Amino acid sequence: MTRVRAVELRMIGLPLVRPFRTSFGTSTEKVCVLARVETDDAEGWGECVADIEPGFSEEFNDGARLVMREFLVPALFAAGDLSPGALDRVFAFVRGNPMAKATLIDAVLDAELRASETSLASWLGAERDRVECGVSVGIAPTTGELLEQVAGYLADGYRRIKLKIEPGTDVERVEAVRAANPEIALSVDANAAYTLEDTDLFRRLDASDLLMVEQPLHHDDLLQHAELQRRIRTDLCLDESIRSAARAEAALSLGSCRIVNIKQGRVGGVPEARRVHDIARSASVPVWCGGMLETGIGRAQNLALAAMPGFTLPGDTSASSRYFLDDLTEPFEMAPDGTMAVPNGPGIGVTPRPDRLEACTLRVETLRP
Ligand code: NPG
Repeated sequence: MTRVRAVELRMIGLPLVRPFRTSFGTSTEKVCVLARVETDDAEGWGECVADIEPGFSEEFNDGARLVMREFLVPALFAAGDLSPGALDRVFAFVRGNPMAKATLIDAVLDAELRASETSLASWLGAERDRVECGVSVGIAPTTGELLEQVAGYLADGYRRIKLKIEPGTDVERVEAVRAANPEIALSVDANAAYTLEDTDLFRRLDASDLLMVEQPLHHDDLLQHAELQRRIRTDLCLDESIRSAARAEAALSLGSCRIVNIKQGRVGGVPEARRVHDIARSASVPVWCGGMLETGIGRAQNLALAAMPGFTLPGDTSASSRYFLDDLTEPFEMAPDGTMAVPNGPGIGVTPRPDRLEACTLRVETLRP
């Protein structure tokens, strides 16, 4: 049992090493809300995966901050003594808003685990101390630049390349990367940019022997993905459409995908992500850990998740240097063999470096009961 004494909400901003372009927009900096909770026994950290604009999902930074400040944090204070795992119920009066909820759920969980000197990875039943890393490559200005970037990431050791695609910048690019790299594990991510009318395009992609096609259709759809999956050979993977364990169950029973991308923030926190993992595992469906350009705080959580037994494909868990010149925490480094160590200290195992935290802070407020 623990009581939350204070919550600090901090908006931070870090420049990205190169612009990251997807079918829904271009990011040049990482801006997000960090929550630091103080309990009776410890402090804990959570990172909100919402972005500046509501492009990936309807949540966005300022909205998520308000939902936390006006609704979730007061509910946390009013709840008094919390037993682990009780937060889903405490927050149930707020519909949706999984990213805002995840930030606080993960921060309280981190504090609880730090207090009991347990690592997040061991709490999750992680079975590995290193995980395989993939990298997500944004839409490049030209095919030549894309090939160059891919070659650089392969030289770094990344074990799976994921190409962002959008209508007009898809089949030829993928074919060029495949021709230059016949053996690599290659996938594509459309971020919901296509419709069923594009079935022929996906049939052409079948020839590139992709590991998966991620979220080709509408961001909230399950039925049309099931139809597309029947029409093509390549495995579909869902990301945006999987907003909870219940949606994951529905997707698997409808045949909407054969692989699931798990992002803890998109499903409402690490405990719900674990439930998605368990559902997929009992259906023998492979999962992998997605990324949302997290700082070291979110990256530490992702690595712990990615070490669970059902995470059998490399995730978007890249090294800090793929995103930032100087991360908020000590940088996460990938070994030349394309693997990264899972943090094993109490909780998420890392904290922001105080000087970096200060330098990256755009605004901060502390809430108390
Ligand atoms: O390596 O963290 C990473 C980025 C992986 O492609 C990636 N993320 O659609 O999955 C996505 C995309 C994303 C990034 C989505 C930022 C939303 C925000």
